[in-house]
Amino acid sequence: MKKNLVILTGAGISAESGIKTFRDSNGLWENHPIEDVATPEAFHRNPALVYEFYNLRRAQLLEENVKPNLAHKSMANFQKESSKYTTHLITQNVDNLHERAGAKAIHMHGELQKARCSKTNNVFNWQDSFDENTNCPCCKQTGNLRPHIVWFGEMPLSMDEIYKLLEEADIFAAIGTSAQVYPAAMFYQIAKQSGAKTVELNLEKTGASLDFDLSINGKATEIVPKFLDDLEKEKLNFKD
Ligand code: BV8
Repeated sequence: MKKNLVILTGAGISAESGIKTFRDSNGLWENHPIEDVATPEAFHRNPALVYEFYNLRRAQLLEENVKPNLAHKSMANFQKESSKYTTHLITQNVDNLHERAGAKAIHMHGELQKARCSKTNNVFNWQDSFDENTNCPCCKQTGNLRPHIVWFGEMPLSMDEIYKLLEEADIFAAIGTSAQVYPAAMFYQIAKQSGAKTVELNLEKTGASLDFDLSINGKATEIVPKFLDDLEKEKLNFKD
């Protein structure tokens, strides 16, 4: 019987692929605090600014030099090949690099390459730019399409499925996240209460590091492949 590994990734996993993390940009985009752009209020107040914020980030995913890195690839391979673990991958990221590496991931904060009809909630794959003048494929009128992104103050996606995975986790690993955004930042506590061993892999210590059974610091492309190899070979030493 395979054990359950639940991984939560954050912006740090895509940093070495050239996608800016929220902290690197000091939580700013073009001098706008992200909380002032990634909210329903911002979208209502200034839709053009918010469409632009997501159109620029969506366009970045099509750039030649933006591709999955060794951390994305090692997780995808582990998910497919491990003989000891069933791996469930939850990501806070809205980029498509886990999928391009060959992994299956639950996008709890939505996806850049998807648009949603505000009237019907239909979700469409979307690689190009769109805005309030773009015709909605389902209602055949303009003004209804919004980014399929969970903004601050909105309910994250797939929470029921996520809570169930956390309760059944044997190992929970938080990778490349500053543990500052909720409810993702408290997932390790839920897993721990269900008896899981918890590991944090991050470039630097976070406010939650001391609560984890194991905390590994370094660049994701270096520490993630080694962590997964050590896990498969049962060479990890957790705090008792
Ligand atoms: C919710 C999509 C109810 C957008 C994102 C007041 C009013 C309203 C809400 C709140 C409030 N106060 C608090 C809240 C809750 C709020 C929240 O947490 N706010 C924060 C600011 C305090 N949360 C919400 O509103 C959420 N909804 O609460 O609904 C609810 C409650 C309970 C249960 C259910 C529902 C919705 C939050 C979702 C917001 N949307 N993304 C977009 O992308 O544009 S969050 C966004 O920021 C990202 O998706 C990501 O999740 C987050 C940034 O976090 P990280 O991924 O950790 O990235 P960060 O840059 O911070 O850290 C990167 C880390 O990587 C660093 O530690 C760095 O050291 C490391 N690193 C860097 N390079 C490397 C590396 N590591 C390894 N290798 C490297 N090379």
